[in-house]
Amino acid sequence: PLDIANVQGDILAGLPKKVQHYLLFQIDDDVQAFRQRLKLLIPLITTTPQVQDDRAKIAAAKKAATEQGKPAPLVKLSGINISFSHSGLVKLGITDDLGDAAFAKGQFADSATLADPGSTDANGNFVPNWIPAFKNPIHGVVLVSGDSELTVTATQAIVNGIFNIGAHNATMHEVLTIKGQVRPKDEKGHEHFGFLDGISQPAVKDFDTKPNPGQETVRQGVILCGRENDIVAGSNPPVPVVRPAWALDGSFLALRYLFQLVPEFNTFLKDNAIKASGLTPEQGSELLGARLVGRWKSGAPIDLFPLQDNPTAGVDAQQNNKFRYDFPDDPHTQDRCPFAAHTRKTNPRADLEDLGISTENRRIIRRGVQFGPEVTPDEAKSGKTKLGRGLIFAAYQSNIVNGFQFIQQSWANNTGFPIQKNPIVPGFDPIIGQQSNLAPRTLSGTDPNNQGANLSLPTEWVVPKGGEYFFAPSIPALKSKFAL
Ligand code: N7H
Repeated sequence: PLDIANVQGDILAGLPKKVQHYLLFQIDDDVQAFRQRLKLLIPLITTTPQVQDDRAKIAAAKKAATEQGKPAPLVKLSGINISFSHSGLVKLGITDDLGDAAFAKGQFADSATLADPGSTDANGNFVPNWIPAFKNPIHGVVLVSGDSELTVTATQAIVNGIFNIGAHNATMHEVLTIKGQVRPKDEKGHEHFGFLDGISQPAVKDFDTKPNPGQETVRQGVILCGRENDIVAGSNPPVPVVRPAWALDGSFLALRYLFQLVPEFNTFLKDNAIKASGLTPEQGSELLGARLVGRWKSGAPIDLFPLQDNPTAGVDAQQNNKFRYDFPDDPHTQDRCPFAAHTRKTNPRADLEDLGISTENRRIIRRGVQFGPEVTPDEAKSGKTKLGRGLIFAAYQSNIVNGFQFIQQSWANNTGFPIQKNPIVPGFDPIIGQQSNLAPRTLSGTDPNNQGANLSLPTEWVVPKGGEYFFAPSIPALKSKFAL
């Protein structure tokens, strides 16, 4: 059986965070020195039971404060996790085949498959429009999380000290540190377009033992390598993946540095507000936004609340996941939720399950965080983004080809998905669906009164500027295979 103390804390439990730094690093040439230093880091790595304790502390402090009529206090805590890319493993001389083609290729080479915007260079190679830091090898990432910038900076200083970063005897150096933080006040938990995020996650069997209504349970091998139902991509009947023994209880991390054009998104919603009797222009914009995402900004799913928001249900875990896009009329019409809405594209529920196609091995656990400042009055007024902001997308799965890569390539970017909706062509996922050449995108079904109509979208609102695939080893693997 699974010993959760072996699993790095971010995977199954999620490092608690107001602030999170992703230190992207390269290992320096004295690999043995790096390995020795890594040994000192291992006791500081936050494991799953430690995250559970931290979460219990936060909950207890909140409860005590509520009883005294006080606002929830800030509980000081921090967390550390570490993951390695394929080029990082090569640098360390670890040559075992981990059994994931996307990981082995690396995300830079995979960017054409993902249809990241880019162009072909003189040698005929595809080059995505990424920032330079991600065009060079990144060997790994250290995640540092905590309750505040101060705690995270202090914790990062400890990490820097362990690896002698910046000193003459450095064992690694920073390629880039991406700094994320949860948005302020009422926007806490909401991503930059304004929608509540982190609602729908798969429950993991024998770990999340009390799933919420509508929350599907996946076998452990969908998230953790080497566990039940960790299967070869596309195998049917399912074939277990052959991986080195040390891969057990590790997980692959797909990291994406995604910028969001928020003023442009808002202008589009304003200019294309859904017109229906009884709707003000503002309500028409809100409704359009909800139909692009699949949820209202409050989190309330439009499959349950198609025409009017329900903020209470939005934050209520007993209600906000209890839907399958299977209302009697819904599998073949999109009056409640467009087929191509972001949440429906990325987890189609009954659209596939009712065809006898399981989605279990397509599920991922999302642990991202926002980065960048709030929209300034000047940006809001001009409708133009001037400051960089967006989502550090981070998702765990036992198999990137089955999980993140498949969702992006075969669902979000595939205009014919969900399948069997003839004569309707669903179109692009309006949030993340993309094409390398930035050709025009459309989706259908945004107008509840005219489902067959297509809506033309701006070429992109979410702009990928980098990313990499990593492997988050188990604690025993870090000790036996990585450290010295
Ligand atoms: Fe998405 N958004 O604000 O529009 N996402 N996402 N995502 N996403 C979800 O249900 C968003 C991205 C998934 O189980 C919600 O938890 C933005 C990528 C999946 O019903 C919102 C970006 C991929 C789900 C957003 C972005 C996914 C999901 C609703 C980029 C994978 C769960 C909250 C900047 C390739 C679906 C919730 C389910 C939900 C947004 C990226 C996947 C609001 C802005 C790259 C699987």
